Amino acid sequence: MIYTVTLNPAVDKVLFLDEFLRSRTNRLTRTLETIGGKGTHVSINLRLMGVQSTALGISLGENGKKIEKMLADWDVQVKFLHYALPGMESRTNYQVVENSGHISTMLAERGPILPTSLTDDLLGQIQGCLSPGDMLVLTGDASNVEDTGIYSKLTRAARELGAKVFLDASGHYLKEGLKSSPFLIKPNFEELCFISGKDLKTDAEIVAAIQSLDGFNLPMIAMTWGGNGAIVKSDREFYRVKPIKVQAVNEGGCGDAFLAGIIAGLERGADIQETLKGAAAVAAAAAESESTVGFEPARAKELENMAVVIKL
Ligand code: TA6
Repeated sequence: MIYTVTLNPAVDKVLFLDEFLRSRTNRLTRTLETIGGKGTHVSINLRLMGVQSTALGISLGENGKKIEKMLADWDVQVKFLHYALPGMESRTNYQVVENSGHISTMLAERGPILPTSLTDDLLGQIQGCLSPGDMLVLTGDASNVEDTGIYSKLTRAARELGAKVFLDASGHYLKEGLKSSPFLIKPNFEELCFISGKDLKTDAEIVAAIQSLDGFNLPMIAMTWGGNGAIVKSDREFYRVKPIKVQAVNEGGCGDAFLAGIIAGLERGADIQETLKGAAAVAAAAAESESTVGFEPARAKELENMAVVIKL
C-alpha cells in the first residue's frame, strides 16, 4: 500500500497575468483554484496513473475541509486528521503565472503552527496503518511544525515497521531527514546545493555531491532540475534523465509528478530506466497543464516515447 503525508496542505490560487510588474497594479487575465501541497499532489498524480494511495495529513478548519473534498473529487482515498481549532485554517498558496515566458512564482503561506499533540496523533495513525513493504511518501513544507526533526522521526517510525520512505523536503527538515536514511530523497537543484553545502554547476559536480551523501545510506537520490531534467542515483548507478521539450504552461507541480512517476514505476516492478522514462514523461505532461496538479494520462504515454535516460 502507498501512503502520502501532507503536513501542510494548501488551497492553491493560480493567478495568470501577462507580465508581473512590481510596485504597479497588475491586472489578472484569469485565476483558478485547486488543491495545493505536495503529498496531495503525489496521490492525485498516482491516481491519474491508475495507482491508488491513501492520503494522510493534517487539515484545519473550513479550508481543511475544502482540501479534503478536492482530494476526494480526484478519487483519492482520504484519511486526513481534521481539526476545528479557533483561528486555525489550513493555508492558501498563491502562484503567479506570467503568460509571457511561462514563468511561475509561488507565494507560499506558512499556515498555523501545529501543536505537538496533532503531529503525535499523526505519528500514531502512521504507526497504526503501516505494514512491511508499504511505501510512505513524506513531502512538502513542514515549517508549520517547529520540530525540524519531524520527518526524521516519521521516517524512523516507518522504517521500524518495514516501510520504504520517500522524502521530498527542503532546508533543515531535509537535512534532519537524511539522518534516518529514507529509501529515496528528491531534492531539487537548490536543495542539493544546500545539503551538500556546495555551489554546484556541472553534471559531474552534481554526481559528486550526490556521492558525498553516501554516508546516509540512501538507496535512491533523485535530483530534479526544472527544465534541465534530472540526475538520479539508484543503488550505486547514476542516470541522466534528459528533459522532454514541451510547450510549458505552468511548471509548478512538475517535481511532484516526477516523484509520483518514480513511485508508480517501482510499485509495478518496472526496471529503473523504464521507471525514469515514465517519471520524465509525467513531469513533462504536468508542465503542459495550466494547474499546479494533474496531467493528461494519454499525453504522458505519448511523451514516454520521447524520453531519454542515459546510464552514466
Ligand atoms: O509543487 C507544487 C506545489 O505543491 C503547489 O501546489 C504549492 O501548494 C506548493 O508546491 C506547496 O509546496 P510546499 O513546499 O509549500 O509544501
